[in-house]
Amino acid sequence: MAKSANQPSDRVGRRRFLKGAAIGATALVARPDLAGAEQAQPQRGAGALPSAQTLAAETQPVPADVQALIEDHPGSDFMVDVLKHLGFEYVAANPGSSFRSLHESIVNYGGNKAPELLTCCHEESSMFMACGYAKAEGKPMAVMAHSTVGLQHASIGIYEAFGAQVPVFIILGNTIDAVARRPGVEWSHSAQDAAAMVRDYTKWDDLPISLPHFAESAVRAYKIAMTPPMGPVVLVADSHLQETGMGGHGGGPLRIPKLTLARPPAAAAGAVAELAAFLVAAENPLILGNAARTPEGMRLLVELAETLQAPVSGGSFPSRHPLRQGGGGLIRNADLIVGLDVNDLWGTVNTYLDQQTRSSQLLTKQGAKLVSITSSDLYLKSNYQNFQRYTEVDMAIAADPEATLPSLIEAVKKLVTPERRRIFEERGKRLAAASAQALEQARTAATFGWDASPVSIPRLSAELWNAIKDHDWVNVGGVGGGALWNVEKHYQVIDGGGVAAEGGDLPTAVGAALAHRKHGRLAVSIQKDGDFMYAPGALWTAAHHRIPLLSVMYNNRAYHQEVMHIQRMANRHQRGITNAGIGNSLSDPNIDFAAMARAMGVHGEGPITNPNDLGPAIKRALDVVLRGQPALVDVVTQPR
Ligand SMILES: Cc1ncc(C[n+]2csc(CCOP(=O)(O)OP(=O)(O)O)c2C)c(N)n1
Repeated sequence: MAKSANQPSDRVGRRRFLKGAAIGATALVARPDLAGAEQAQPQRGAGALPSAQTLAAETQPVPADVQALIEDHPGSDFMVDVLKHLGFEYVAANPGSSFRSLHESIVNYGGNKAPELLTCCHEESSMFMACGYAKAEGKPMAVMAHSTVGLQHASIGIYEAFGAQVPVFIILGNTIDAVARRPGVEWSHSAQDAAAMVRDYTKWDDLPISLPHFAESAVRAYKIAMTPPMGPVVLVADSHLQETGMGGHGGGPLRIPKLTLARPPAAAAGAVAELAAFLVAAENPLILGNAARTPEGMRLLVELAETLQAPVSGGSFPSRHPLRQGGGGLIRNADLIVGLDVNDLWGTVNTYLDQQTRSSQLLTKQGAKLVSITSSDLYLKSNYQNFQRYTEVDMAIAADPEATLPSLIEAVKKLVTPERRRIFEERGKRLAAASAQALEQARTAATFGWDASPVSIPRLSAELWNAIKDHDWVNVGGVGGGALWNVEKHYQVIDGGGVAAEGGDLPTAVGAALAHRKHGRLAVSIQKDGDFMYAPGALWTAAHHRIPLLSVMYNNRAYHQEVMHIQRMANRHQRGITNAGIGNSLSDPNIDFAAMARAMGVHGEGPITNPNDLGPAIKRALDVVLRGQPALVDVVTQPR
C-alpha cells in the first residue's frame, strides 16, 4: 500500500541514512573482482553480455561492508512508494537498463502490484496503451521509456496524448553523470537534457536530482497532467538517483507531498448568464462537441439539451436520443452555435474550397452567433499546429465545459418562460421526427451491398453489433460502429480527438480494454489493416496480460485513404488513376491477420471473404473473449 504523505514507508523510515556515493565507492573498492570484470567487457554494442567472471562475481555471497547497500533501500524503492502514493494501477514498458533499478524495485519491493508492470513490445505501444487507458479511466497510466532510444519510439504516442489532451505520466530513464556511464551504449543512450526532444508536446517535465525533489516533482507532474486541458508529463528518473541508497539524498526523513488535484475551471457567473440568455432566445441553437469528461458530464449535457430542446451534434451524447442530430444542414440553419471543447471549430463552421487559392466559405447564416467553451484557451504551445485555425467567435469562454454545465443549466432554467417552453417543445418534436427518419435511412443504407464480397462495412458493423448488443459493451477505438450502434453510456465510446497518427488504434484498444476489464465490460474494436501493421505486438501484450478484447479487422488490403489522395492528385495532373495503388496496396502477399494473432497466443478467425461466414466467426471469437482472452476476426472488406 502507498503510504500517506505524513507517513513515509516504515521500511524507508528504518533504513540507515548512509551516503549513497560513499557506499558506491566502498562497494567497488570491496569488490576489485567486479570492477575488473566490468572493464573486461566489450566496450561497444548493444550485444555486450556480462562475462562469466562478472556473473560469478555478482552471484557470490556479498561481503559484509557491501551489505549496507542491500540493507539501505535504493532510491528506486522510494520511487515505487511515490508511484503507489499517486495511485498508479499500471506502468507500461519495454525494459531498459536506464531504469533497471526502478524495474527491479517495482517487481520486488512493490511486489508488482499497483503499479503492475505491463510488458510491451514497442514504446509507441506503451504510450498508446496509456492513452487508451486514460480515455477509459480518466486518469494516467505510467509509462517507463528507456532513455534516448525509448523516448524516440514513444514520441508519437506522447504527441497523441498531447493532441487528445489525455493525462499520461512518462518516467524516462537517463544517466546524467558522465562518469557514471559505462563505456559504449550508455553514452548513446544518455542525453544532457533528455526530455528536450518531446518538450514541445508535453505539458511539463522535470529532472529531479534528489529523492525529495523526485517526490515533489512527481506529485506536481500528476497534478499538471490531470488539470484540464490534460496532457502528458515527463519525469526523468536519473539512473544514479534510482540506484543510490536512500542515504544519498542528503536531507531529513523522506516524505511524499499530498496530492490535491486542481478543480477544473468553470466559467464566471457573468459569462454564464450571458450565454444562458443567448440560448433561451435562440430560435435554432446547436450544441457541438464534447462536454463529458465523466458520466456526469454526459448526464448534464442531456439535461441542458432537454431543457432547451436543442440539437446536439458530435461528442458523447446518447446516439439514439431524439435530440442527437447530424448533417451539414444543422450548421447552416443555426442562429446560435455553442462549441464545447471542439478542437477544430473553424473547420466545423467553414468549408475549405481550394488549397491552391486558399479559399474557404463560412457555412453559418448571416448574423448567427458563435460561442466556444474550452479549456484549450487557457493553454497553448506554439510549435506544433494541432490548435487549428483561429476561429472568430462572438464569445470565448475559457473554461472546462463539464465544470460549467451545472451553473449554465441553472441559469437557463431561470430564464425559460412558459411561452419559450412551448416553442422549445415544438422544436423538440421536429427534431425527434428528423432523428427517427435519419435512423431509418441508416438502416436502409446498411442493406446496400449486404451480400457483397469483399464484405461491406455496414455488414461488418451490423454483424458485430448483433453479437455484442446484449452485453455491457464498449467500443475501445479504431473505427466507429456507425449509426446503428446504440450508444447509451458515457464509457461506451472512446473520444477520438488526437493527432490521427497511424499505428495507435490497436494499442489504444488494448489499454482501454485493460481499464474496462475490472468492470467486466466487453471491449470491442474495429481495426484497420494499415494501422494495425505499425505495431502489432500490442496483441501479444493483450494475450500475455489476459486482456479480453475482440478485434475485428476492417481489412481492405490497402492504405486506402492514401489511395484516394493519389487518385485526387492524378486527376489534378490528368494522368489517370491506374497507378494509385503503388506504394499504397497491402496485398501480394496478403497479410494473414488470423495467423498473426495465433502466433501471439490470440484466438484468430479468418480471413473472411464470404459475408455469411462472418456472424458465426464473430460468435466463436466472442466466446473466447467472454472467457477473458483476446480474439481477432480478420474480415476482408470493401475499401470504404
Ligand atoms: C504515422 C502516420 N504516418 C502516415 C500517416 C498518413 N496516413 C493517413 S491515413 C493512412 C492510411 C490508412 O490506412 P489504413 O489504416 O489501412 O486505413 P484505410 O485508409 O485503408 O481505411 C496513412 C498512411 C498518418 N496518419 N500517420
